[in-house]
Amino acid sequence: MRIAKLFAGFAALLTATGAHAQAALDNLEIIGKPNAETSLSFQPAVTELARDLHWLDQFVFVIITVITLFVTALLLWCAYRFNAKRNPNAATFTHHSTLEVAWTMVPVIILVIIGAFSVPVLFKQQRIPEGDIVIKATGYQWYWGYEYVDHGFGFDSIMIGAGENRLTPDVEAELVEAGYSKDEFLLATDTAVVVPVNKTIVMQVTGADVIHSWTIPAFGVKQDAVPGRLAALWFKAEKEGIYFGQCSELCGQAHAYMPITVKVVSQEVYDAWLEGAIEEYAGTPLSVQVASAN
Ligand SMILES: [Cu+2]
Repeated sequence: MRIAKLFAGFAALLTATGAHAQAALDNLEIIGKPNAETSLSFQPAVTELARDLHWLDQFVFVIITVITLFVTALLLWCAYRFNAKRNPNAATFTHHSTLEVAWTMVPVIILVIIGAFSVPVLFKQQRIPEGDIVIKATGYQWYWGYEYVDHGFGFDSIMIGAGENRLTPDVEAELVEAGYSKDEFLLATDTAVVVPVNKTIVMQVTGADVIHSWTIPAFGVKQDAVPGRLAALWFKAEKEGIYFGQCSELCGQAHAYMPITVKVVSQEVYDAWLEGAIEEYAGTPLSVQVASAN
């Protein structure tokens, strides 16, 4: 009797933990999504990579603004100063060495400066660190499949409303049931990639049929998924929340209907989710991994 009670209590505790984790997953703030009000700017940056990209964008924007203003002013001044009325006798010289060296060297210097700042950003993206968690994303026509390779399980992630491909009342109800609203149509998927906050995630990316591309704008990552090749990207998300992306390589008829959903959660919620996912998708039980690691 006592043992039965103990078991019941233990089971209740497990369910409560699971329910708590599920509630935490459902109540995440939606951060990484296109926003009509701020559509001129980027989605908020939640990784160092994304912050670097935003900074680089601002930096290049300043340079191109200065160049555009300079060229426009030069054009206006030439039109004013050298028109036929003000300048009836046009000059006849054909070369000006100093000027030619200047208009070659100045752009070279500008490009070298841009390169000096952009190449390190590119290298930071492309040097894949040791991941705390390794996930493999496979692009299919037209959905994404994910494998948590360390734990031997995987699942497919399909757009909510994929059968309809338009926002019907049924699709809206499905979205609401999954914790989204109609605004997340074309972005929300039935299952999501779940990762812990502040951990290095290595995402291996490949395609099963044609080329797709995996991206989360708020993370500053994008990688083509090429059949027969295993590419990789990495990110370390610093804020809990929901982040959306969309397949970014034209891959056929339903290319617009294979979005990406990533949920960034606390380590505790991730652990609880992982335990549930291992059970649900028949992954390698955690205790077996501990035993085989020894
Ligand atoms: Cu696609």
